[in-house]
Amino acid sequence: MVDDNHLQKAAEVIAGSERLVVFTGAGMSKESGVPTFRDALDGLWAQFDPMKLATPQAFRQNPKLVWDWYNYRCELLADKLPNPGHYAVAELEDLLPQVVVITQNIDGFHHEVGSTDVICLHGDLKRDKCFANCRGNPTYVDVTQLSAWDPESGPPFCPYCEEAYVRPDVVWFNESLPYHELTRATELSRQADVMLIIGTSGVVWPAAGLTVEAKQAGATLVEINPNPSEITPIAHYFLQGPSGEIMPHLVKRIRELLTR
Ligand code: BV8
Repeated sequence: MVDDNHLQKAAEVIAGSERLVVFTGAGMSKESGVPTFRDALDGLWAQFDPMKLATPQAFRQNPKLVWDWYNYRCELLADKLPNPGHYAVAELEDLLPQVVVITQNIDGFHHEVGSTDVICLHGDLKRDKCFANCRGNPTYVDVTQLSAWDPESGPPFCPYCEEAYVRPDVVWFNESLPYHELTRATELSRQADVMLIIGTSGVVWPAAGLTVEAKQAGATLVEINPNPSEITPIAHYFLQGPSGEIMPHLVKRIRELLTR
């Protein structure tokens, strides 16, 4: 368990925050049984490098392979549930004046547990769209409504333009992040007085850059991760351990401080 003194100091800092940003990565969902982006996926997919599959080039080259990979990840997610760490993040909203969650995750768990202000920087695994965004960005497509489409055949064609494939509504490598989400996330990171950073290696940009924005704007950075990350060197507090364990203890301390 993390050093008690560290936990208490971090709780005091967060309890005093007026504008808290919670920045999360795949480690947030690890205790839900969702493999992190760098975990080697098992079975059929172990032979593939996510960095090479999560790109528009890979999809253009082999639409069925990439489409099936995302289907596989959707199936993996189907019986997974948010963990105590997600619920603890949502509970912060009852205790603090302003809490915004900025996530790199595409599993939808923060919404599922009731967090009311969540910015999804990298999209949503359960949503699909037209590759060409033929009716504006984004042009969502509900593939469950495509009666003539055989799911075994790979991605369907967009029902609107009938030219481009339907693709997962996630941000691939070498693709820009959604403009409004990234703009708001950057503004909030610059205005934050505290940033709570949970379960991210800090390797993927420009998302990881939000921690630098917050630090440069004077925010106190509190990091939760079982391992040191690219962000640890700039964090003021590093609570080393799994977020599903640490977050409930941290929020209990914060609640005690605020309801004395
Ligand atoms: C772009 C959706 C511009 C898809 C994802 C600057 C510097 C270097 C490189 C770049 C740069 N700017 C851009 C780049 C290139 C690239 C990039 O960052 N490359 C890196 C890898 C070197 N970035 C991009 O391409 C971005 N786009 O810049 O566009 C542009 C525009 C037009 C033309 C050209 C360029 C787009 C990046 C978005 C990619 N999409 N996801 C999908 O999921 O399939 S990123 C993917 O990685 C996931 O979203 C994941 O969340 C994310 C980051 O990883 P983490 O969340 O941190 O997960 P990770 O596995 O790395 O780490 C898990 C952590 O959890 C670990 O620290 C571990 O210790 C911890 N942990 C484990 N257990 C627990 C735990 N923590 C807590 N509790 C536990 N129990």
